[in-house]
Amino acid sequence: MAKSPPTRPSAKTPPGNTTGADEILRRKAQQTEELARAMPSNDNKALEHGFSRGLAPAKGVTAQPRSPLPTGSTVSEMNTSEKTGDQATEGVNAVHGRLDRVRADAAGQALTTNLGVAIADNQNSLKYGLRGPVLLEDFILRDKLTHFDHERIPERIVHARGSAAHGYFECYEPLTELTRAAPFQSAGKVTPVFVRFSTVAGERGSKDTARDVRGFAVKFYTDEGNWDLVGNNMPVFFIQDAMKFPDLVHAVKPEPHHAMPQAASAHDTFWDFVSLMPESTHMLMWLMSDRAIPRSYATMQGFGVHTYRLVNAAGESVFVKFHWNPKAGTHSLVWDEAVKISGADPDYHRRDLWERIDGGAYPEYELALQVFTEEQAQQFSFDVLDSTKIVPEELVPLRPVGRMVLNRNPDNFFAETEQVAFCTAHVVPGIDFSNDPLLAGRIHSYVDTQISRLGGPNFHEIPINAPLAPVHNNQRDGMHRQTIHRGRVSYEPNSLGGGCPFQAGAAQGFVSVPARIRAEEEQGKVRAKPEKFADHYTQATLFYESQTPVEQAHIAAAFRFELSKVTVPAVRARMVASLRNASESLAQAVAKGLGMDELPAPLPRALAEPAKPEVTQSPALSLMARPGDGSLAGRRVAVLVADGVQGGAAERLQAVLSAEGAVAEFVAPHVGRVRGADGVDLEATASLENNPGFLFDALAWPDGEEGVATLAHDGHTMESLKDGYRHGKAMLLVGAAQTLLDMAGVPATTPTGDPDPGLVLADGEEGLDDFIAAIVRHRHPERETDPPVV
Ligand code: HDE
Repeated sequence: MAKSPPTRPSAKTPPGNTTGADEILRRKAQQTEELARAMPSNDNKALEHGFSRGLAPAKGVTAQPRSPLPTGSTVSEMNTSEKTGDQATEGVNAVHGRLDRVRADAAGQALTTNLGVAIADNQNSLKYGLRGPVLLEDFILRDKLTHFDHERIPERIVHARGSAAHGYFECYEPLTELTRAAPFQSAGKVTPVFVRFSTVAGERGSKDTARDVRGFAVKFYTDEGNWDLVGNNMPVFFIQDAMKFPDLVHAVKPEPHHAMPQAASAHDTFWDFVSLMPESTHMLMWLMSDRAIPRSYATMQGFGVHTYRLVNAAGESVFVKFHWNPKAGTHSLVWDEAVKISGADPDYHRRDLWERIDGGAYPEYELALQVFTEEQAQQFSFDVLDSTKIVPEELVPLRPVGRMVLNRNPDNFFAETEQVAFCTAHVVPGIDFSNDPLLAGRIHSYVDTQISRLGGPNFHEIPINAPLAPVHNNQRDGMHRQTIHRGRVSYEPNSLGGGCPFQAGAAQGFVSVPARIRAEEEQGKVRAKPEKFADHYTQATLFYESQTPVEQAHIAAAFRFELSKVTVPAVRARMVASLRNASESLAQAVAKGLGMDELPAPLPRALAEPAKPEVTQSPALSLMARPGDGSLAGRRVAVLVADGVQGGAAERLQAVLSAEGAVAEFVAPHVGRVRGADGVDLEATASLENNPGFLFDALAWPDGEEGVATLAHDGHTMESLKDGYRHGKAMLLVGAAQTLLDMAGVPATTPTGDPDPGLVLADGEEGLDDFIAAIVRHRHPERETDPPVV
């Protein structure tokens, strides 16, 4: 039907002028009748039947109304006001879209109540006389207190502690042969993202540096709706079926009788559970490795974990695994350092993310895909539907497809980071699921969890969750509904709304991959696992065997520490028995560390003879495989000074490190002015007390006898030297500062007597290049002994 210009009554028609109103109502009825007649039947009905039609649903039938009159809710909609604004813009849902429509700034504005009433006095409640009682009438006090009383929402049951940032994803080249997903359609295509990193076990206020898995959740605001890739910094998971998730989480969370320990897996119930669940062994290797104590969110990998599908415009699909690789390389803390940091700065990762972004050292990650076909997957020695298994890079190489840059901090933690709702169910055309039974549970769980966490089914309207793509459907009402839907049609099919919003059809809409399953005799409803899921140890062995000796030593030490906190000897023994199936040498090291005289018999295996693995070594699994781009961006260096330091040299040191991208801070016995022996004064932004040395990536002590003498009398200096040495950090000691080494009992060589490349002893300004090279290396583990000598 041809569209004619909207027929509107004059807004000037005086209220009560029934002649004008009658005419409009007559026109509305007439055009409604025309619209209904334009659809004498539901012509798509016959197309709803049959398998092949199901694969390519038809586009819905629509009719164009002659004017906005028949589809409106009321003919009075043209009576506009300051509040109602204008009539709806055709085809637009104004609730969804850019965030600037809801950002608030109070510059130059007076304080008001939530209803916009200016508040004359924000200091006193309303009292009957100066010393009299406060009056119930004080609606301003009550407005303020009532809102305050309800400021908290339930925290996430897992991943409660997190930090987030905005950024963008940029595609390198079109991937149209693989997928029709909007972010991958052309080279240089930019898609906005919001990314939240998190720990799993701790509560919202818990420390950042707990030994734990890190969440790595990315929300892509694509042209065709939101896609959430809700991953972790480890590519496998503890369990294989969603049925076990509540058990896992109950086991790792603080024990229910006394609510301890916070943000820690080192306790009885966790190890009781995992030692009875041998499929968790591979994940335990990752969790006991330094991956579980990252240096920064910018220096850890991310993984989609499950096998997903990519689907192209022709409906052809391949399997895919998603990997995020940090440009800054993979760097971690060491355990002793993580423990100390959690006391001095529980916000360590949150602060690091914020400061990197505000300082322009934007965290960057490359997205790489492992793409393989269903036929290839069938040949693998493991099952790609099993989330406790990786696809080794040596078997299916990584294909880099784009980069993600995080370049904007949120304006408001609650509105954005806390209220963001990631859901694995949020996929877009071009991305689809595999039959991974863990993923299936997640597709349900995330939407469900938001309903109680964010107070109802309209959480998608909260600005941070609202897509940039238009939203139109017939869902209505519910708690906190924002959208004001125009018209009376909220069902489909309809003729009274011209058939809108209409079914998109296969060309535009999301169509599930049919993923036909071969009819096999035994197939029917069943609660059981595929046979290959029973191989619980092959890839745990692969991971352990692929680590460098230092990493292996850290894994053994982590098992020792965690199990030493277990109070039930039988649980410890069971875990060691399980480890014997993954690595005899690891089991022995752990048993020794736990004072076990004899190794327990290996745990019975669920699968006596697992398939021969394709690879037995995967160097890519070592943290050392990704040293980074060699820049100092994001590294924090402490330049330790006191009155009497060589101020000029200290300033030049700071300037050189800053030019390399590091954040170099003067740290002194107190903050504020430090007097240089050469007349060059410095401004200390941190004190030895408020920023202990272990919070920095590297430490430098400039020359200056008097300054060094002052530092030598401060116990913090000795601790910084010892910690710096024990944690394998780069340290520079210039001139007189070298005397501090002996005082702290820190050796100038490695325990084997070799020169220590991380310890730079210099005169004047000569050692700078070596110091920078030592910082780039991040750690100098050749100093390590177990137990530590320093
Ligand atoms: Fe989650 N997970 N999960 N998870 N998960 C949640 O959703 C769940 C799993 C992950 O920054 C919850 O909004 C089930 C694997 C991240 O907001 C909840 C199962 C992976 C985040 C939930 C899993 C993850 C969550 C809690 C097993 C890595 C934080 C609050 C079937 C691939 C997202 C929420 C953010 C959060 C359920 C297992 C990653 C309860 C049922 C595997 C990064 O819905």
